[in-house]
Amino acid sequence: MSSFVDSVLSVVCARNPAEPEFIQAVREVVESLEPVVQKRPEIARLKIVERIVEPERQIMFRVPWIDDKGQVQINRGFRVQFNSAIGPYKGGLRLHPSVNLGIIKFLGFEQIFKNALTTTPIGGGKGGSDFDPKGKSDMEVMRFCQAFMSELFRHIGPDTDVPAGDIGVGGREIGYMYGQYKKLTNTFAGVLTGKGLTYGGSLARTEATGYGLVYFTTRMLADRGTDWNGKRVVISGSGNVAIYATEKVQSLGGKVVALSDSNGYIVDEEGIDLALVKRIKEVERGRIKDYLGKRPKASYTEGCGGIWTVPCDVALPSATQNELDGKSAAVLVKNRVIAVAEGANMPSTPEAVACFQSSGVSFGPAKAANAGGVATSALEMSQNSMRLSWTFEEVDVKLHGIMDSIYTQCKNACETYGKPGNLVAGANIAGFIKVADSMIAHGVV
Ligand code: NDP
Ligand code: 2IT
Repeated sequence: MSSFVDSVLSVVCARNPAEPEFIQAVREVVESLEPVVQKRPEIARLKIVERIVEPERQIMFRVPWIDDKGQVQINRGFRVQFNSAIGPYKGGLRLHPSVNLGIIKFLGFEQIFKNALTTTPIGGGKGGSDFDPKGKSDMEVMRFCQAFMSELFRHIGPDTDVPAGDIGVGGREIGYMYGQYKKLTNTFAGVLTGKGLTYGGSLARTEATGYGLVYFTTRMLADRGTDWNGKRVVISGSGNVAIYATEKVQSLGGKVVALSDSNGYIVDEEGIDLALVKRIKEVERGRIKDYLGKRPKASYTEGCGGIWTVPCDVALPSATQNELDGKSAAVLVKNRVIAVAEGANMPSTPEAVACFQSSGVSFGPAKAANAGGVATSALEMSQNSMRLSWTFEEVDVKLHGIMDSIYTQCKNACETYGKPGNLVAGANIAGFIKVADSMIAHGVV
């Protein structure tokens, strides 16, 4: 390890001892930045990297709410406002029992560079709670969302911090949170994205992360002289990102053969019946196992990690962090995968990334490949500011252009800094430079 990487990481490890995911995310970025720091001495002199790894503000709060049995429940809420150098804090809210400060910090840190790559003016932030939406009634989800917003509202605003969805937060939860924000502040403002279409949401935001992931992967495939036609594709998860990635892959001639949830995975050799998955997941809020009820020829295997043993040309991990480890990566490589692009945030462990990169697999890192969601959130903010709405096609064309631009930025940056073809380094460097230049311009603040 170089002395630069070593000195930054030793402080980060000492300061954040119980946050392995945050340290993992920081390590990857800081290692990529070595050639930038060598070329631009002012970055070390002004301690830009040391500043960027420290959140501008971290908010933790109590969220008390009452369940259907009349019992008081207490969860913990988080909002980490990581970096506002290029725009208001922007990033999703995650509701999952695994949420803790370290998880939210890793996500907020990644968001800084992702948001910079989108070409739109948004800073980095993330939030959420350890509330588990599984098995909760609609009224319980509503009471939780209201209680959560009863504290969050004082920290956010359309020009300050604009949250959105992530795991466990979709249109329903955004609606309840928006209602509470409006009641508490008496303002109708674009303070959340992923809103419903009747009250300021953008067309194509629901589809954006999955579609954007596929647009990005299309460029990776094109660089190998190929396209989606006839490709076997495995996608983990069966939530927002996985569903709309599947939709776009299918429309471009690929065949998605497997999807999962946290309990297990399905394989359908005839190609996934997406209308059925949407019904199970979006309408019935059921489990992926329910797919077998209507497609008896498909198979279901308990345990989600085994999905990577299903042979495929393209893998799109789209469930959660560290879901694809070195061993799974080796199996994918043995089964001749040619491209892996991350729909989830940091789904591949460092060992998995190293395995793909050393095996000639095209690898698209999360902060570039899944940036279409937040990019379209920024387009929602633009429409809210103008008090106008664009058509689905207008938003989709802009999203496609943004994903193309992100790919080009990553490819150019890794070439310029002596790591051709390494899109991990390219994404980290290109995202960092935009934020760093803004931080330098703003002085020591
Ligand atoms: P959803 O809540 O809609 O779906 C999440 C999916 O991942 C579900 O199938 C869920 O299964 C599965 N999953 C969640 N946690 C785990 C776990 N610990 N182990 C195994 N499977 C798990 O979330 P999204 O689709 O929105 O998010 C998926 C990923 O994409 C996340 O990493 C998120 O940060 C990232 N992302 C999302 C964006 C967005 O716009 N929504 C934008 C960019 C990235 P189960 O139902 O069993 O929990
Ligand atoms: O990880 C992500 O980029 C998101 N969950 C989307 C954030 C957003 O503000 O749309």
